[in-house]
Amino acid sequence: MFITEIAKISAREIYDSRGNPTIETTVQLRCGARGVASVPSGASTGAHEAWELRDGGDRLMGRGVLQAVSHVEGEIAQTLIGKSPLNQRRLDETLCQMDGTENLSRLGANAILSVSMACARAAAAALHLPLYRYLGGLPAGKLPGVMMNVLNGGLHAANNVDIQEFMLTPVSAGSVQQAVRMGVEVYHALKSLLHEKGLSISVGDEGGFAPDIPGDEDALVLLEEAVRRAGMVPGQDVCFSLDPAASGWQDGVGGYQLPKRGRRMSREEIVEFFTELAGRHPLFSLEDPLGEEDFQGFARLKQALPGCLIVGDDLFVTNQARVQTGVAAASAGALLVKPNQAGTLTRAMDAAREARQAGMALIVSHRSGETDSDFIADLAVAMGADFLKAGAPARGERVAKYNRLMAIESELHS
Ligand code: 2PG
Ligand code: MG
Repeated sequence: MFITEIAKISAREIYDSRGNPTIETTVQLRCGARGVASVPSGASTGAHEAWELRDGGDRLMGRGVLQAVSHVEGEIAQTLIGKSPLNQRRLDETLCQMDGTENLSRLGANAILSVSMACARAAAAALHLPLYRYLGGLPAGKLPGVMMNVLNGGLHAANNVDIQEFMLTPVSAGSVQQAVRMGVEVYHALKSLLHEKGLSISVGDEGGFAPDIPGDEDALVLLEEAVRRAGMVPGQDVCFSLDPAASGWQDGVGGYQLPKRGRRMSREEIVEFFTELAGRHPLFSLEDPLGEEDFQGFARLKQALPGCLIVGDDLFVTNQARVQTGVAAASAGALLVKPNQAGTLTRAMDAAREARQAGMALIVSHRSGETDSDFIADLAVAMGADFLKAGAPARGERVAKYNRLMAIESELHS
């Protein structure tokens, strides 16, 4: 018997930032250390993501997670009690083997990830290490920058904007603290600007504003004005990162139809549209600008826009094999890392390593349905990620991540 062995695993149904049920798991070790972890949930999900197990039926619009809870407290607890939480890879492999399916649909990737993360937290607590050090050792390079979503559209807002996310990327910041402050100042400048123009200041799922505007490009014009109003220079201090989430625009016959404005576009027109947009505005990155199977289209855009980071989210779904496909096709310059697309921490870290080895940048990301967990801030530091993408610099479940990243920075400096 080891004092760090797992003594008890319990789980419960809690609610996320959209009022949907999700799972929270607690892992208790014999030594008294414990780890608690909850799992977020997406709205614009990739077709190849690990499987989120929902109960179905009438209760909670079919979205309950009581089956996932019972899998954690039953089968998973029975297998893991008495085991060491200190070997994350072995633990995660055991979980995947128990499930037996590739997309973790039997026990549920939400059930499995909650255990994977709670074990990591418990192990870090047992060793008296901050989570980022337990997962990644002492950070060697720079801490991640931030991508802050300040204007929401697509599936995250009930406005007329088709591009899902307009993010600020403070490029002249010398620290996390400064980057977050710059994002906050632009966020507030944008709010006053929208208010003056008689546009709505209500917010979307990720805390960004969600006004109706004449065209999607007008959002960039507004953002540029907000950056200037906050005393900064667009393109010099703050650039913009877009997530069109274009998988949701596919019309099923090889083309695209923008769901809100109804505009039809061919693949070539999409490539041309973003190339022109990047010529007129300081675009730092473009995430999922084309459909989730279009590795070649991504590669074309990447070639056309050498100064803009092309990011794969739904394209890669934090999956090592899909990253390999993307590397072979030279599809993207960055991988978006979302642990719940992968289903275990080890799978997410394997996908990240694969991307890194191919020279790609890493962006660790939240989901649109979040909890107050700050796990991904530690994960971003542990992975040596280039950016943390966690929504607006407002709303508790979003700022929890930025606040944690700032706390890590202070801890490392002191
Ligand atoms: C995305 C995410 C997070 P969702 O597409 O990048 O912003 O959205 O969680 O809805 O997939
Ligand atoms: Mg995305």
